[in-house]
Amino acid sequence: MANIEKILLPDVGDFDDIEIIEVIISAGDDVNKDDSIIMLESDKATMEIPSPVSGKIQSVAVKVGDRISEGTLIAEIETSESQPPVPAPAAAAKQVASAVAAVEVAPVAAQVASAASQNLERASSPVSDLADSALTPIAHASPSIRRFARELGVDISRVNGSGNKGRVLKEDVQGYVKSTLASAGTAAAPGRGSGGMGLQISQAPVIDFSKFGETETQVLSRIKKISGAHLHRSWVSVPHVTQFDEADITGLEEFRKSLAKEAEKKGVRLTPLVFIMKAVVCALQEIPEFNSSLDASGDNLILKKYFHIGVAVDTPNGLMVPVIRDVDKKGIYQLSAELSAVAARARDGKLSPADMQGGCFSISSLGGIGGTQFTPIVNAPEVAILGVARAKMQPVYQSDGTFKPALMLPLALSYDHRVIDGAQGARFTNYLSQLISDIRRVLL
Ligand code: CAO
Repeated sequence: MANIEKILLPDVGDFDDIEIIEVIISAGDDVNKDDSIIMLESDKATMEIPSPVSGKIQSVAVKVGDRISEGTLIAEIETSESQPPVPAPAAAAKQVASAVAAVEVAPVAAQVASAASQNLERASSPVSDLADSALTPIAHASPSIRRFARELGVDISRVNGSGNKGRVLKEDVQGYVKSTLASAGTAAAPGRGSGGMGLQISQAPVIDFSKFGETETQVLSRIKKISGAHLHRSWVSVPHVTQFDEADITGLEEFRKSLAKEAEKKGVRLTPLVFIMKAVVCALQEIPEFNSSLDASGDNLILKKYFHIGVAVDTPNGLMVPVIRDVDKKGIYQLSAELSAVAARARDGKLSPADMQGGCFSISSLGGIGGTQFTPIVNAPEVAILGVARAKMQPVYQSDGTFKPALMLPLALSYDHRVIDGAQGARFTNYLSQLISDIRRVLL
């Protein structure tokens, strides 16, 4: 006997009120269990919702553009008695929630296609084995485009989307195939692998290191794998230039130390970084191109009017870049408190997706550790990142022919040369150096 079941949206984790971007089923369609029935899009990734059972769709209760939440009726489906029972809502919810966790943790594939996508690496929970299932967060593309890509043997996560929010269109897949074929024709040797963006990079040879001595294999942490993929993509797709400069922080250090007791009373520990964050925001306000991202087409620059700064944090599991929001509106004590709270959450693996989103510009400070200089990798889609190395007391030549001891802070600004010219890069670090060398200028 036929049985009419309601298909409801299960728990999709922290997401609520999510937009439907595609309704794949229509009344009268026969669907199998796990066939995709609708596609949802959050601000970070696209996800497919599968049918929990096989049967014939009786009616569809939603349309493109509707925003739905857990429990919303999606469709009614006629199942036969021979069907296995509908999975308990909790089980279905768990599956989808896991997939959403994967969205939060590993949006790498989605990010490849989405120049508008956000952050370096996300959150702390492990990605479930669903990573390859129909529930998996995917590149922004409709099922028909993904099918088309599959038919051509194209890994859609490698295709740059030129549609809305980086959505992959049919032309993008065709263009990818053309450019891959073209570059394969010019590849110097067989056995080449794609390095992404149509670039051909020769594959590293497989080496058995144990031939040379004792070895031990350690699996890379989830965060390292995700951040590695992101860093690699930034490295090969963003033309990097690094501009070096230095700032005299003798005065800043005196000021910082004079505030130490006051800071202690407020329960915070002031480090140079919070002052640098304030100075960076002033420099971003002065030269707004640094507070921008290229849009998915690469033809337009999106200038941001907000000032959310990502700060690289060294954690036991790898590098994470939480974002401190509205740095322009906050004082150094508040910034200090937020920085230590967010760094602690990063180290404890407790960052939420929201902690990682919306960054405009990143700072990587290795000053507490050491080193004289380094070249940070731009945290795309941001267009610049500031590296801060360890300050060092140095003799600085004065115009009267004498040398004066000064605490000099090394700065390294890496930027996307498609957006920033060399002159702008030098102007930015020069201005930043002036601000940090006399922090009162931040008030001007
Ligand atoms: N020069 C000299 N001393 C510095 C300094 C600098 N540039 N920056 C910080 N210090 C000092 C601090 O003042 C502090 O000393 P005191 O307690 O005596 O004042 C000490 O070094 C330790 O600072 P910190 O590292 O605890 O604090 P921070 O605010 O400078 O940095 C954070 C916070 C979260 C950014 C840092 O802990 C961290 O994780 N850094 C690593 C970032 C990283 O991995 N970047 C690489 C990314 S690319 O792979």
